[in-house]
Amino acid sequence: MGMNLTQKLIASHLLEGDMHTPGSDVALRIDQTLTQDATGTMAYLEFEAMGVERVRTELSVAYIDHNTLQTGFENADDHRFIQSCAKKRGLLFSRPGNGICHQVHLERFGKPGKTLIGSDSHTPTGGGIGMLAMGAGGLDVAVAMGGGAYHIAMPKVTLVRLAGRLRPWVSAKDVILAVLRRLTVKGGVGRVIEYGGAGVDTLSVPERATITNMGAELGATTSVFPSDAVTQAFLSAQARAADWVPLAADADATYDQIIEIDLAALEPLAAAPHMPDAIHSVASLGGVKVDQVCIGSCTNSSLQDMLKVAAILKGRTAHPSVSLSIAPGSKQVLTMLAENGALADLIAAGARILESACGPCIGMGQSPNSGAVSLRTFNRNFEGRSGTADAKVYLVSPETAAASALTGVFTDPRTLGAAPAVTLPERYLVNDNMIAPPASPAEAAAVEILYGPNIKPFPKSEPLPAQLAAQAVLKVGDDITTDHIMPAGAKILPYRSNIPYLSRFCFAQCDPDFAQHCRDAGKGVIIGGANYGQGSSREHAALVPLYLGIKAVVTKSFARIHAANLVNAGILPLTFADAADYEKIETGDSLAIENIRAAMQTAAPVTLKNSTKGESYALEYSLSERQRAILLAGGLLDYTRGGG
Ligand code: MIC
Ligand code: SF4
Repeated sequence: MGMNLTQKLIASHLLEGDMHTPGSDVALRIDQTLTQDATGTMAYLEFEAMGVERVRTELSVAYIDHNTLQTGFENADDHRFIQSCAKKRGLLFSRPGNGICHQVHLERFGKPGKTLIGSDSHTPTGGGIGMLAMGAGGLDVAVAMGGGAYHIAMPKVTLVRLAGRLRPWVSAKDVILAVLRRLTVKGGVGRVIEYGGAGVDTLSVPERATITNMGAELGATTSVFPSDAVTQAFLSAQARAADWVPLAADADATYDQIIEIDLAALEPLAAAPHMPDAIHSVASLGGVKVDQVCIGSCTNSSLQDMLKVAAILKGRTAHPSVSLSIAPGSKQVLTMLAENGALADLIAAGARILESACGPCIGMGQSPNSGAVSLRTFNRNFEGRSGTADAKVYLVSPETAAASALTGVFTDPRTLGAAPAVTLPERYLVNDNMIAPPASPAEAAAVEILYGPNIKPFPKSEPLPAQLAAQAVLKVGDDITTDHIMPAGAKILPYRSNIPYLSRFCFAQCDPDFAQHCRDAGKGVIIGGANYGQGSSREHAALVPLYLGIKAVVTKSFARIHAANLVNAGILPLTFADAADYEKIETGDSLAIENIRAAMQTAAPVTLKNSTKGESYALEYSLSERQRAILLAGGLLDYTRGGG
């Protein structure tokens, strides 16, 4: 029987495990890694703690793109720390200003057929070029940099079969929004979303990357496109023809689920506040007043996107009541826009041009006015993420964003007349002068790692005790994101290297006194609903709770990366056997799990006792043998060092 593309990529990197049993633990060889600065400092602190001299991957790149607003010494110190680690440990260093990690990686380093893990949940952008590219916690990336395997639960594979061709003014963003409407933010959990069908040929690599990027919002392990003539043309245009290999599913490949999408039947769509799967047609929102438009982010900042926006804005002016910001995704994109004059069109139209970085997407500036309607070409519209608590953020295509920026109201771009014709360059402008190479192995010994006063060691965990007794310190509902657990934004991100300080903001949106409650309780358990921990890969959403004494999180279900991060931090991710038991626990209840250590040693059932209510609840867990060993050791770092 033939194999699908996902199976081929996994088979060619399989080190251990049974790839024929979905859900079982498989260990994969990782060819490439990437980090960004907001998760990178922890990843390099962890890498340093592992005592490995030099990275053992084919390629590892450290990017600076998130914390580029430097309102104090903290972010600049983090950049310098990461730069010194990269130089000493054999990584390429993408300097601030060079662009957003996923955009630059796609342009300059991604290779079809390779595996990539990155300490950022949008690493699946690389699936647009035929990579098996996955988001992971910083510690998992550190282990992979040291040559260790990356473990995942063997995914099921969903085929999204594309037919037809997008109509004018309809965009790749509308494709992924249509998939989100169909599958929801939980629909991809435990799955790889593989794209196939004749419609694939009609999509460029940057368009495919928009789709795989936002597959993260489905909760999917990753998303992937075949590597074909379109991929070959993109790589040649990036002066990387030798990196191309053809890759596709076998004709008789089978899938766990098949979804059909006719590209020609799609219309402009928008994700309404505050979830990426709250999909409406743009036409149905027509007329809603718009206060802000932001164009950019790793989802929609390619040259193709920017050229479309420039063509729409050319010769016109942003509506007086709209603040329009544009952040081209990379130095390559920005330079090419400058050289062909499109940048002048953007500036002339009144766009506020931002540096090539994440910027407003992660609340680093451009927070909208109170109660604003903000249209963004980004991938996440979680409540408060923009930095303005009551802002209403809609996720839209670059076409819809640009059209609405001109009119000041939600505008279906199809009402603008003929769509601009944008052709992709035969040659991109290639200049890697902002990628600093590492020191040679001979020179590396003399390179000093430069810390700063804000860079604090990560919190200590301890081996799993025989029994667990703790208080239910917080109870939350469904779809809690890592932005709820550990918010980002300009005020907080500078402290990503300082867990003690960061702990003040943990769960601030759900319970402003959360940190104090944890300190009062000593040891805590968090009770959560379904899809707990969706969104970012930030391991801070596990490390900060660890620091605050959280021993277990008991939910209806977990998002993949966050569950792995909890295990890596030595926190138990457990689920209710009967979801109805969730209702029975209240904040403040005294909870206990007897014999937890023995249970993890033998994979035995676990019961949660609630002495406040005089009740007991059966719990479940889907933990591999290796994950149980990590929990027994008190976390991945201690496990890697041989503790336990
Ligand atoms: C995000 O989009 O939420 C981030 C910021 O890129 C995160 C990483 C982080 O929290 O640093 C992600 O998606 O993993
Ligand atoms: Fe950066 Fe936003 Fe992409 Fe995250 S989603 S990597 S913050 S641009």
